[in-house]
Amino acid sequence: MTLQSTRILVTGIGGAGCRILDTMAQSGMTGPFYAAVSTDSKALAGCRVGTRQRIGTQRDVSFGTGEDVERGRQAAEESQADLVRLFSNLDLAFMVGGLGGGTGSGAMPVACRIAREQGAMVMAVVALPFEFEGQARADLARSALDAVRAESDLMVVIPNDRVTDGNASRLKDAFARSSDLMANLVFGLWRSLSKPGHLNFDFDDLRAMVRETGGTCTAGFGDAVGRDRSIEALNALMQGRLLDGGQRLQDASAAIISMVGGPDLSVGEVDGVMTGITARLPATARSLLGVMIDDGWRNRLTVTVLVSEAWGTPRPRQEETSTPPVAGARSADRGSSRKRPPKPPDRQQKLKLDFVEDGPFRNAPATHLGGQNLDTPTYLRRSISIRDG
Ligand SMILES: Nc1nc2c(ncn2[C@@H]2O[C@H](COP(=O)(O)OP(=O)(O)OP(=O)(O)O)[C@@H](O)[C@H]2O)c(=O)[nH]1
Ligand SMILES: [Mg+2]
Repeated sequence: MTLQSTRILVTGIGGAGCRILDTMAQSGMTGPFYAAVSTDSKALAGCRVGTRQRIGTQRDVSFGTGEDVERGRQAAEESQADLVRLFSNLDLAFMVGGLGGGTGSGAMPVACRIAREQGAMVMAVVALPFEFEGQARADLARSALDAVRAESDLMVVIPNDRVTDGNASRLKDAFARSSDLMANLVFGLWRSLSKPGHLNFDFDDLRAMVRETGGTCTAGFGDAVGRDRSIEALNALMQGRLLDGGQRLQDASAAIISMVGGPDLSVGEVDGVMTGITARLPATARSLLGVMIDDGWRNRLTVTVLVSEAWGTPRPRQEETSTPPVAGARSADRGSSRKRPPKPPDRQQKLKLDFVEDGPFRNAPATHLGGQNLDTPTYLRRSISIRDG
């Protein structure tokens, strides 16, 4: 099922959430519906998106909560009616923000709960504070993480520390890098789920994945331009601290791999990247692949990977949880999509791919690993189901 973009909302909560949304809206990531939510009217004013929702009734929180999680939570509860309106008629709600302050940490779990009560699947994408922000913020973020996890279907955790190259990064650049990563991640997922592409996973695949995994993920990111873009993007992804130099892949139970390339992207490049990633996953791990072709990405390749955390435990499906929906909130349309019969086992379809022999792997000798010929397309070797959109 490809989602209508009108039924997906990207919500930024708190100061970091508003800044990340502003980054997205101002850097050409047009298409998603954006809503900024904060206690802080200044942060809202600086976020140039279509919908801005101030939460809380107290006048003295117009500059944020000052790291008061309880006030953040209360503000969201006080504005419950506004949030119900905001999150009604959605299939999927992305919640983006930083944990460690009062608004994001306090309001995000409430917003997630309300969105789920309205029938939406909730994907939370959260940043954790830098170590230099201190132990108090780290502790606060940890408890908020548990609260968000309890109220969301899938949570992607980006520890800010892991996005930087260590002490060399300037503070401003460090936040910007983390925000960019989160923006690209959310936009990549939005595109895969709302726009039919050449190779796509859809909402049903994502929901199956969420059910099978613990619902908590970390992410990796690689981006490169030029002739060797696929090799360099893969290297950047593997060497990045977010995936612990690829270590996180070895412990994963599932991975969602999104690539964005230009019309010049070749099958060899897609396969080279897929092979590089899936060769490091355990044999039992499930993978979803989405490839988007964008005219603006000529000569460029962006790879984003969501990797499930091995320590997560499968959570009950949303239909099985005890939280009742808000009366009258669930549309007939949405209700019927929730009651779909279980999907039959995935079977690989015939893909309409043109094989173009112009990639960087053209003259490369066959690569063997663990008795397998890695030049055989990964989706065939590992029986991964990918759809021709
Ligand atoms: N990635 C990223 N993280 C940020 C950014 N700004 C802040 N953070 C992180 O998010 C955490 C929460 O900060 P804010 O979002 O400003 O706090 P808030 O939710 O508005 O909370 P209060 O201002 O206390 O009400 C911080 O501890 C930072 O680690 C940003 O621009 N990008
Ligand atoms: Mg703030």
